[in-house]
Amino acid sequence: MRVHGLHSVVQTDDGRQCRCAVRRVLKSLATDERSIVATGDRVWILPTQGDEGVIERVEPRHGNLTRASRGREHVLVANVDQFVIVMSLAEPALKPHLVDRYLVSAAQGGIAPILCLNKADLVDPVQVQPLVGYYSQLGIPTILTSCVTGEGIDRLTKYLRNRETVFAGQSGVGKSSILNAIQPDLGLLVREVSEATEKGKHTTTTAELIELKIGGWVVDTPGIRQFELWDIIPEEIEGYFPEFRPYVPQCGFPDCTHTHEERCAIKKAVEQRYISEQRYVSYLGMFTGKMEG
Ligand SMILES: Nc1nc2c(ncn2[C@@H]2O[C@H](COP(=O)(O)OP(=O)(O)O)[C@@H](O)[C@H]2O)c(=O)[nH]1
Ligand SMILES: [Mg+2]
Ligand SMILES: [Zn+2]
Repeated sequence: MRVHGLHSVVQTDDGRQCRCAVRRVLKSLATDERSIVATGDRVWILPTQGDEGVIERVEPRHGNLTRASRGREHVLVANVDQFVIVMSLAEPALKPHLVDRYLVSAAQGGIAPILCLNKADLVDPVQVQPLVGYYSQLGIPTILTSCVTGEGIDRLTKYLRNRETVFAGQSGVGKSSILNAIQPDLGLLVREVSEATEKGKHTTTTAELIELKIGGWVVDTPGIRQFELWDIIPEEIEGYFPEFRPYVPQCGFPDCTHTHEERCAIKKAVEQRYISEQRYVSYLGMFTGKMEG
């Protein structure tokens, strides 16, 4: 059976709902054990009374989206195939370093990334072409969308059919609007950008599974304000930057970290514009652990 969210909780494979004591169990657990049950988990239920039950066992997970939360791992969603990274091209402005951080998370969790650049109606397409080209060359499907003109929605929809997809991105980028455009009867709440990004506003932190009529499931994660990588060793980060690979063996030192070293082939490739400077800055931010959202 599948955990659908942390309130409605578990739905059996024949579509019945079982209200389990997950919420209560979670609350009574120490915060470092909060990821014991996450949205998307497959669990074994021991029925108790009526439509109530107790979770007996959680199956091993694959395809997880996790983040660090107060120094601990927080599984946002488990058992998904792909990750739609939603960014807006304007209002709020695109944050390329956040894209790169999400890409590393996707790779870490074993989820295929798709980059969705929304609010295409607000920018000049010529200006975003280099960015689209760069990510496409890295093998990441990159789709320009607009909920105003409908551009890109069909293309994105094709990627979702019969797959399990998590949507993530900052508040206000248009995640709920895109899902509503894909399936209008979802009626997800859409908020003004100013309202969505208002600091200190209470936002729910649980993700929920939504079944699509075309087949497949999506998870609309709530806005994640801080997105810190979980459990990543600085020396492993270069492995998540595929375009670095051909240059690494040419660095002067075999253990070059591509930060301060002399004769660094990565830095040279950045100077010669074979590697994007923006991506290199993302790498440095992740390597040193100092990355602005
Ligand atoms: N111009 C424009 N505005 C959009 C687009 N998509 C969403 N919005 C607006 O952006 C705001 C936030 O949208 P919402 O779907 O709530 O974002 P979420 O927080 O990521 O779920 C709303 O005012 C939407 O009307 C788009 O493609 N173009
Ligand atoms: Mg939303
Ligand atoms: Zn180097």
